[in-house]
Amino acid sequence: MLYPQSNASRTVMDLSGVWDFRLHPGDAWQTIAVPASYNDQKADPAFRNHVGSVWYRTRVTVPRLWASQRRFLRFDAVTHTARVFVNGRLLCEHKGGFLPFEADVTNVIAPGETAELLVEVDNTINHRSLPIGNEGAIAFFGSDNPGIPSVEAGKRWQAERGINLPNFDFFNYAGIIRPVRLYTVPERHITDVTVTAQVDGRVHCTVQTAGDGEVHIALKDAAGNTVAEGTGADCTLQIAQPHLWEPWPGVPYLYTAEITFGDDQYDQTFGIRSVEVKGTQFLINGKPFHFHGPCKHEDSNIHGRGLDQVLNVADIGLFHWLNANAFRTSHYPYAEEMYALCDREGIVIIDETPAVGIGAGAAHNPYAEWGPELAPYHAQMLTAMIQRDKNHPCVVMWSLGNEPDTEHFPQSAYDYWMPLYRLAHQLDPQNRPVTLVGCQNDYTRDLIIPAMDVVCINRYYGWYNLSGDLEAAKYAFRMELDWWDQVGKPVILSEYGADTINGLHGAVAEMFTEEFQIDYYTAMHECLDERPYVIGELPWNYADFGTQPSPMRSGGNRKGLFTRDRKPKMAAHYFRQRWSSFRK
Ligand code: BDP
Repeated sequence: MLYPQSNASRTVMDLSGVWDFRLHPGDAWQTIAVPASYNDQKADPAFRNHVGSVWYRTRVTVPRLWASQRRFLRFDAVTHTARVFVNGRLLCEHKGGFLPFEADVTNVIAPGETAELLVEVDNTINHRSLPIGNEGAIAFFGSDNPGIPSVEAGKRWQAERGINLPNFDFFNYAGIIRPVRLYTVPERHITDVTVTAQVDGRVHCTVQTAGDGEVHIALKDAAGNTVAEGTGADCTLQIAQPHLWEPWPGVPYLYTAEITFGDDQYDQTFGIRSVEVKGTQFLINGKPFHFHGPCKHEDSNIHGRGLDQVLNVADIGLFHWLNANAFRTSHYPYAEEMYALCDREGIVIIDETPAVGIGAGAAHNPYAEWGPELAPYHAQMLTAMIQRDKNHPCVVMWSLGNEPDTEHFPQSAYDYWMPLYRLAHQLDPQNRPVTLVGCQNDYTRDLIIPAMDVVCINRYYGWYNLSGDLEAAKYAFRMELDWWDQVGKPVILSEYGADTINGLHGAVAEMFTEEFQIDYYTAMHECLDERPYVIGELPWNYADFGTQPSPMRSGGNRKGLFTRDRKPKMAAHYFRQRWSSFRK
């Protein structure tokens, strides 16, 4: 789905602002800002802890000037399920909180008309949604013992109360979290663009259109000069002496394909770079690439998971400060603006579906139970993500999901994930490598993680495992790394970290102190640095972030290198120093 664009042929009306909002149908309307999660906008537990539907309302006027254009209403992300009504009539429905959807409203709202837009937003998560939720669960993390003699009775009671606990470690922020826009296109218009570029300067463009006509493509360099031109909806052009898109600190050079079709125009940015896994190396433009940068969340004070461009620019600025070059969009596709920013800033992205919580720690076989319903939906989310992000040079790998249980029922895990792996390869016009992020488990039983193009493992030796004993942690981690060495694939440590309360210190480093966080990372790096097939380190997490309350969490997850308001902990300085020597 194309990102909305304002140009000589198209117009965008951004509907961001203060909308009407209510938690229940009979309530009085209150104010709420869009885009943002609603949870933290009022100091009210009813907002923070709401489970189920809420209602958003605004009014929208279609300018008469737009009479000759087709008009679409686009939602970039509504968490997790949306039903959109115009003047009381259902316009469209969408399930999947981190990917866009749109509807043609040309014949729904007339030019000059003011219409009421009502959006019912449901944050319910369950075993059929992504991410996964535990409806009626008793306790998040750790104890499943509510102190109620019958666990089943406790669960029924919680279910009746509408308790819905995430099967994942981030707050279930909800609402209209990304922009809502009305946009126009000419009657005959461009509906999709796919660009693939080779490092020798060959650029292949495929353009889909609504209506017939001739497609013209002009490739512009960064200064706006035309460097190649051609005609046809499926054509290959040649750029002489191409500038490559290089990850930071190289130059992330961007070209633009200026596509015209009748009265319509669309400008598609692209980069020329290659991505390839060869042996135990990950090559970008034929050169071994080392991924280093903390995993992120879309998370901040008050906004929750709402798009905040100031925050995004500041975060990527801090990535440069850290000498980082990559991150993983743990644990869902991020706002499209972030990818556009990383294209420009040269920060490499591992793009992850919202498949988190599938069978993490499940004592039963989640695949047999959930697979038939979940798998097609999962495939749909993967498809929508690749379709949305396929042209971004910053995206160099797809992640099918995070930390499923791949140990207890290894064959059924393989049968669930392998078709998704194949689908990703089949769908991606650039055929990027594909991975699945594995959790700490008995890796010797795992069938699916070793089958990925790159082995991504989340490990907490010294924190959740062998807690506080860093010598033992190194012993166990080295033992595991030796095992992966035999597999012969590139390995990324895709999460590792220690909760750290900023300002807590100790001359003798103990867990939760800033000193321990550094000792922990130093110990892990001793193990990583001796192994050339380890091609990446993605500490968990860039910044402290909001979670469900739990005895395991103190004001959220505190594994950030930065605090939630982006102040560096000592470990941020440590990484800045470490990664400065990785600059090439
Ligand atoms: C990993 C999860 C991540 C958690 C992290 C933690 O992938 O979402 O936040 O552990 O516990 O297992 O800090």
